[in-house]
Amino acid sequence: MKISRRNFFLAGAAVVLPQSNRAAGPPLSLVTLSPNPKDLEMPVEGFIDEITPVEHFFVRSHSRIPEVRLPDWKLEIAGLVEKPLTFTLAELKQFPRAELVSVLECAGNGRIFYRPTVAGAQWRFGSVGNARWTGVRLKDVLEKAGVKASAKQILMDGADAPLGKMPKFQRTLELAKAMHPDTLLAWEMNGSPLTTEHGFPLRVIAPGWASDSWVKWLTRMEVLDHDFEGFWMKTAYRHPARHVAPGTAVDPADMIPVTDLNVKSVIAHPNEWALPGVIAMQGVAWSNASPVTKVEISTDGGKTWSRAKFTSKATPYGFRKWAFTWKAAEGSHILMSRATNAAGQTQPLEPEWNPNGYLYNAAQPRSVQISKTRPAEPAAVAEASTLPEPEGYKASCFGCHDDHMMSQQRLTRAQWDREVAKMTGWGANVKSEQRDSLLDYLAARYKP
Ligand code: HEC
Ligand SMILES: Nc1nc2c(c(=O)[nH]1)N[C@H]1C(S)=C(S)[C@@H](COP(=O)(O)O)O[C@H]1N2
Ligand SMILES: [Mo]
Repeated sequence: MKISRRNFFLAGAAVVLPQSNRAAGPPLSLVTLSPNPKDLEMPVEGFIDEITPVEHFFVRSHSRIPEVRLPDWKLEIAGLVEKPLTFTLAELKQFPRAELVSVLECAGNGRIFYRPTVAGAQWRFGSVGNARWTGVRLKDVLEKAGVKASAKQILMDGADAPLGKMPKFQRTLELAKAMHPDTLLAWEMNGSPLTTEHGFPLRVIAPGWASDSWVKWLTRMEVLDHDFEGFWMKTAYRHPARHVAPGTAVDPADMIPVTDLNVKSVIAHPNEWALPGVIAMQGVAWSNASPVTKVEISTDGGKTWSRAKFTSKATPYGFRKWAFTWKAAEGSHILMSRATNAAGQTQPLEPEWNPNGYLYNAAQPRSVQISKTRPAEPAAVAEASTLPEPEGYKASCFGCHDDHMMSQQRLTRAQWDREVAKMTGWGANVKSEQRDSLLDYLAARYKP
């Protein structure tokens, strides 16, 4: 079942979670941030699993999900290679098989927590999962084609088509990452063929890196001797090269591409409410290629910290499960978890600012109510604004997606102005005499 954020609290509360072997329990409902383009988030209860079942795995797509038919599909290797090649899936399966477990995390995970607020998919904790990926080493495929000495980057293309005039989702990998033995082209996720949503028939696995580099529905790779200039490399998915104060606008030219994930952790249990007494807190932590070596827990909003125990092994790339016994007294408490990796990176208490909302990894405070009875569901929030829908709103803005894209945002008028300009550039038809009332409406309805 898919539910929208509005019903999330209700539906989430109804889920009964066994302490282990989550897969045997009732299926979790993914939260729909947008139905199409499809952006689905895993609720925090999903962090009980070391390996995330495919049914609980978040989905993120910039455009429509393509239905690839295997007989029509091939992978093309082009550009600066000795021999341009194409492969069917059966041909790729002739290479030595490679398999590993790795976290797949959207660079925008946690964007909703940035202050000031930023535009984009408003992920909380759950645009991340951990899976076993099976396929071939990208290096083996590239070596078969013979990469020329001038090679610098590998351009990756998927079968998804852009909407309107939006730039096609194209990404590049630096040669060193492409040739790394852990970088794969995978056709299996958790032992089954990739589902359509997750990239059938083939996707890139770039372990330790944010998932904007994990191109789905892969059809073509082109070896380049220069930096690719496309929108999703040059403008999107960048972060400031240096520390900047929150709210600072940074020129994309002064930013570097997002690559490595940050060390991070999430509390799976308890969530929102629990009975007083001894609580077996559980969750996971993850990092980049450097394994997680320490998780600390605070049950008093960060005043004091104690070490959690690990209940799974340290690995590069994967989730590491932790547990912590907490004697919880009645009342309201602020829980926090903070992970550290072998490289000495630790989750900060204050988030590092990113103008596009990427790579959030602050130790996020979570409020939990400890009481003998479950608190009443919060009453339905009254409509924030009764402004009438401006003329032309649906005609201008509902062609490629619905209101989910707008209603999840919390933006100032200036930010809405930039969003409408971006969408107009992508093909939204906004009549000049309707633009002001459209901005008034969006800024009044979906404000910080
Ligand atoms: C030509 C197709 C198209 C039209 C028309 C369109 N959008 Fe979008 N919009 C998109 C796509 C595609 C995305 C998802 C982008 C992504 O996932 O990166 C999107 C995402 C968004 C987002 C999320 C933030 C972001 O920048 O990704 C907002 C807000 C938004 N649109 C607002 C609007 C408004 C307001 C209008 C009407 C003025 C509109 N859109 C019209 C294609 C369109
Ligand atoms: N071809 C293609 N690949 C893509 C995307 C996309 O829109 N098109 N989205 C990327 C982003 S931003 C993320 S977070 C991951 C999401 O992978 P998932 O849907 O399997 O969880 O896919 C990446 N690969
Ligand atoms: Mo992403």
